[in-house]
Amino acid sequence: KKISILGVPMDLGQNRRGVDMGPSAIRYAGVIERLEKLKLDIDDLGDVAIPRPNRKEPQMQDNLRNLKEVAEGNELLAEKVDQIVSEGSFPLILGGDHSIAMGTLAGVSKHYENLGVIWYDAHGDLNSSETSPSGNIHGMPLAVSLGIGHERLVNIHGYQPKLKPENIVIVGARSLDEGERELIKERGIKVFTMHEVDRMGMTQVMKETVDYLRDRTDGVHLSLDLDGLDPSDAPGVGTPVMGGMSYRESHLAMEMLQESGMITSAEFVEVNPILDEKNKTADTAVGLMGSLLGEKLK
Ligand code: DIR
Ligand code: MN
Ligand code: MN
Ligand code: MN
Repeated sequence: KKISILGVPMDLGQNRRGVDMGPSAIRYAGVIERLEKLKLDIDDLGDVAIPRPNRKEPQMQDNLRNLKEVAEGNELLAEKVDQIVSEGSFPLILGGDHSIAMGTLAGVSKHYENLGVIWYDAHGDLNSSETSPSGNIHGMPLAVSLGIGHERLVNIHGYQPKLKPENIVIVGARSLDEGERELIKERGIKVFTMHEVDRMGMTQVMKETVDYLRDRTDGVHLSLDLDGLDPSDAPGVGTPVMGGMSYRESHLAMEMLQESGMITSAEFVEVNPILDEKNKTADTAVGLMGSLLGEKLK
């Protein structure tokens, strides 16, 4: 099996600098060496050329921070991801802030009738410019992929929507804005909040996630925001939220997804080495990638 690794040094979708160094931090943490041990054919394609605006202050337009550059960067990403999938390879995308999910999904979803998504995150990322408290586009990619949001964003890679609401499962949510809650209700999006993770345990949450997506989808993308994990295991993120999923729960989740055989693409986002403790968050990300792609103890 061929895995194509693509870095996306994007930090324009939010306001903490440094998350653009995520791909470097993850490579430094040994992602290539780790995955090569699994007898996978690893092809590191390097990084997407994300625009670097030459200005001191971010540009706000219709409550959307850096709209132009975020959209342009995601167009480039979508093109590359589309190519990777066309070649029959598995895209493994390294972020960068979570706004890059717009480009990843744009490139992947073209190839599927019913792409499923597992959104492993403390947040719903279901805001639009109308509901966003921050204007940060990294809080919007799931809504955008449903076709909700600024037309420049929903039309990335020339089509929309990329996802159907019934093909989404959010896991680990514990910080949802009012507009996000309304959208979840209105569209009937399946969510396992931290409350459910605590009550049911990760084994049951993942079992139900896999069962739910199995019949209705023809491919499943994993979008893993490192802030889905507890800040004690993943401190290097821009918007940490207490009470997240542990390192162990997350490994279990990855192992169960590997066993399911249903994951067809993945991205690991929001690794910010500037906010990290000795690259712990990148190390965590690499460990999770190992489990997702087949590392086993016996
Ligand atoms: C918040 C934070 N819901 C926003 N979102 C984050 O700004 O829209 N997503 N951090 O990962
Ligand atoms: Mn998040
Ligand atoms: Mn996110
Ligand atoms: Mn975030």
